[in-house]
Amino acid sequence: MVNEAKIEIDASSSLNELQEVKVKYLGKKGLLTAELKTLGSLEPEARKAKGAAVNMVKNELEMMFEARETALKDAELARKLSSEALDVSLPGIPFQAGGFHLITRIIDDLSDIYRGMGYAVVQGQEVEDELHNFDALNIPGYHPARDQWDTFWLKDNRVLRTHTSPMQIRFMEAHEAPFKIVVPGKVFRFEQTDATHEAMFHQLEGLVVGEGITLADQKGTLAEMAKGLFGSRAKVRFQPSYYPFTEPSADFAVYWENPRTGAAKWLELGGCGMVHPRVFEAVCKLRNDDKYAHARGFAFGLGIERLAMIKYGIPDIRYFFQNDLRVLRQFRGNLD
Ligand code: YSA
Repeated sequence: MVNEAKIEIDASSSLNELQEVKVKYLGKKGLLTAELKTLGSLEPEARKAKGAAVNMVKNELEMMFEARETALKDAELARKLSSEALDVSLPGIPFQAGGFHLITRIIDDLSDIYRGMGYAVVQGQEVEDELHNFDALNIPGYHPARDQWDTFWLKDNRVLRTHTSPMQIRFMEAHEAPFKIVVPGKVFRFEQTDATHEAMFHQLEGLVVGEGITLADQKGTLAEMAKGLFGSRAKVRFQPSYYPFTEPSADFAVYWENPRTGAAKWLELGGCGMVHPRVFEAVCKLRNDDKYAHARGFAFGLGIERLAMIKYGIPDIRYFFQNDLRVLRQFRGNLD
């Protein structure tokens, strides 16, 4: 019986098959159990001898079952491990990394430059009232400058802000001088779009109010910004201009050498000037106090898309907003 059982045990190729063989020999109705049952009918001497022999067979069979069970389990484990093995030398699946939009990156760069000069970076609201977008900035209803900044009016007479300058008023309404802020954000104009004009674009506004602030501080600040953006050889130039909310007013340009082409030229970036006393007057009215009655400060505003176009050689402002990945992907890595 031992030999037969051994052949069957060795031939079992799974734990289930092995279990069937075990039941066949050692189960309640198994062959060996049947042998044990016959012991009762034997004479004491013969029972003792056969009992010992059957028990030996039983022990032997149990050991063989146990050994085969261990072998089958090991084989099963080995199969599982090899099928689930992780080949760490295989190349990974490339991760589709995105990147910041060029405009976001320029805003971040500008914000970093200004933070480095001690400015706070604040956000304004995109839907404004007429008072903050125009009147308090010394642009009353009859003023021709309104035509320059005509925009999208909402039904309740609010307006999509035409520039970031309304934040000058809002910030002074809620904060005390001295302070230095820049305000990046979206602005909207009723424009015919072309290669250099969009109906939605971004500006960065700056406002510094404090004792003894002069136009020289403004020029130094803008020169620092130009160096941060275009390198240490960049220079700034002021040209007299007109803005209702500054007096005197200027447009400023940056002299920049393009590292790719070697060409150098003056590039108009935005407007600036000393804050007009009427702006401070309007703030006093809104605050209902005279804390800004004798204030002094400078302000500036620049167009971010135009700056990005110049710096990165992008010929058409509309490329920024068409979501054409062929354009955007070029600027995914390091910009400089
Ligand atoms: C001036 C003096 C200050 O003390 C403070 C701010 C300013 C700027 C003023 N608020 C303003 O909006 N001036 S601006 O109409 O000449 O626009 C500023 C810049 O925005 C422009 O120099 C240009 O770079 C950009 N810009 C204007 N219209 C645009 C545009 N960019 C894209 N599309 C348009 N449609």
